Amino acid sequence: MTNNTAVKTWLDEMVAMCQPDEVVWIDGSEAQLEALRAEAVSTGEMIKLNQEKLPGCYYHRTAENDVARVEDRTYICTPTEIEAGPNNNWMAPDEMYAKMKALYTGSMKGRTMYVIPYSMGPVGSPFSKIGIELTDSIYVVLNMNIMTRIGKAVMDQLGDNGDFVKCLHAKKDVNPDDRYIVHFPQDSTIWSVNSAYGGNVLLGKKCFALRIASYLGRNEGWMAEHMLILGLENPQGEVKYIAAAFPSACGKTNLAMLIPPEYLKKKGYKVWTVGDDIAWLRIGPDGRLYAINPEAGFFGVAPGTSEKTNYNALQATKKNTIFTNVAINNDDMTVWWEGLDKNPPENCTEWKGSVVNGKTYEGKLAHPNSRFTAPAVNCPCISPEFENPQGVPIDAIVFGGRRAKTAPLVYQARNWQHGVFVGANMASETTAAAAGAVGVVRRDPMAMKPFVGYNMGDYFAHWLEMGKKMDPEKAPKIFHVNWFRLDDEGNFMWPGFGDNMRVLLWILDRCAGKADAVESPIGYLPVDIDTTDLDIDKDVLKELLSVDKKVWLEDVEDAKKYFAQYGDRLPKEIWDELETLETKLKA
Ligand code: OXD
Ligand code: MN
Repeated sequence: MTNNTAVKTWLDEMVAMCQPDEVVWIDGSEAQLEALRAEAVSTGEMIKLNQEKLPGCYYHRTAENDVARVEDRTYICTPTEIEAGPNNNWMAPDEMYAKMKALYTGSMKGRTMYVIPYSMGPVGSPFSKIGIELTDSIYVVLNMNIMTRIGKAVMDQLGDNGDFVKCLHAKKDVNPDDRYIVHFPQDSTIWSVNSAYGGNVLLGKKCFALRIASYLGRNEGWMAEHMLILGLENPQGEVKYIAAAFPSACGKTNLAMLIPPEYLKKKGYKVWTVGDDIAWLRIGPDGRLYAINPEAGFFGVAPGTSEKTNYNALQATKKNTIFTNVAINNDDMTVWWEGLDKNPPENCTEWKGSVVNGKTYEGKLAHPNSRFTAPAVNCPCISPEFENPQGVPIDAIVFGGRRAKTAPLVYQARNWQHGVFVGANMASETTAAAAGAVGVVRRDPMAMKPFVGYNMGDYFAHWLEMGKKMDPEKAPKIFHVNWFRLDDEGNFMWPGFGDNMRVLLWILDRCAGKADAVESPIGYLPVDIDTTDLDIDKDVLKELLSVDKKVWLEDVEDAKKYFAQYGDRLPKEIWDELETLETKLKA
């Protein structure tokens, strides 16, 4: 499919090492994809679901030990350790290449190697970047087809250019002791072995679109961020765009596809989804910040997704979707997960593969990190700008976390530098998206802790630099939100979901200079949030918008320890902002 010498040389080398029986180029044609689906069904790699109720939908189950991203086995192999920084596992490139080569050698004997050319971003957009993933998994091919733009059009776009990200994935025997997800930023290379779970093997996603792209972005003057992008349309038909960063499994997909509360819907407000997980941001010739979603699908967490919590995401999964590690209703070959409805199937195959009575089963029928891979075009509220090669202009950047006590519902940073500090100072209680304990507070700057492909201190400096390059009048305003505040009985104080729109409206009103705010030690707090039709006590709202200085001062102590690990790589501006925060809290 190509005469590109850089591609051919690299491919020859990888084939010689992995020794597949066959090499198959993925051209992106429906005929080829359909043949692969049939093959995956015949070998049991995938299960065909009810084609009347769920046309084009398939099911896949991963090994029990292979259900989430493995951050402790994810490496950034820069020439020196300091370039990777304290957030990343590091090994010298030579040593890691040698270790990985030993694992890859002969790993595809008896198997087929698929060559997937893919574009992150619309093919040919000035924001877009090309990758080629080699994999021995049909599941990966079919997921990449949903999550990215693949096939011949991408190779045509690449032409004889050597500028592509070289990705290699071998499933091997999914042995967790030899599982590695490795990035060589200087070589634009990603190597993954011994996993078949999405985040570890769909190499266009976290590995390329965040880790490698963040590195490229710093060198080339743009940003790759763990952010959703949504457009909010007002009754006059004007659409403003917001980019928002939350740690994994904190409701990014829900926020990106939000349905406004009834009274706002009646007035004519609408939300348009541009992206639910990743944003690539560039400064336009007019000095504004523009964003694209480099992905073409949603790799969403299934549990908790319902008609009520995320109607649009659920609709997106009704056709051409791959479900991973959810439960199967054996009576009609449809899928089920906790939180879908209150009606688990009686005749059920749970995610590990046992047939159980779902009504009486005590464990989880779907894995807490089970997923759907759904084409973005299925989403009823997909933005008309989704394919716009120039991206959409961003008015507000929103950071958020899952904090039971500390953070108020919303506040605004005083300026870009303060906003960068607010992002850098983010913390959240952990979820099931990554392996490890759930519910522990971890500091997660810009929701990028596991995704920055270089030293986090340098990453903060890059954020500060980007602010200086923008027209200060036109730069996005920066905010922080927390939908997860708990009362003393452990109940959520804010209804969340569609009602988060009320907070987004305050944010956009602030950007337009239309809403009042009061100064507080942490930034600007709303005077009021519109609670029309909402059954919420004024006292509760007051509490939601309050700042407990004692709790915040404790958090400052934790932040000091956290930031100290970056040593002299931490920009002075971040220390200054932390000091200012402390001073204001003590005043
Ligand atoms: C994801 C994650 O899958 O952040 O999006 O883990
Ligand atoms: Mn994510």
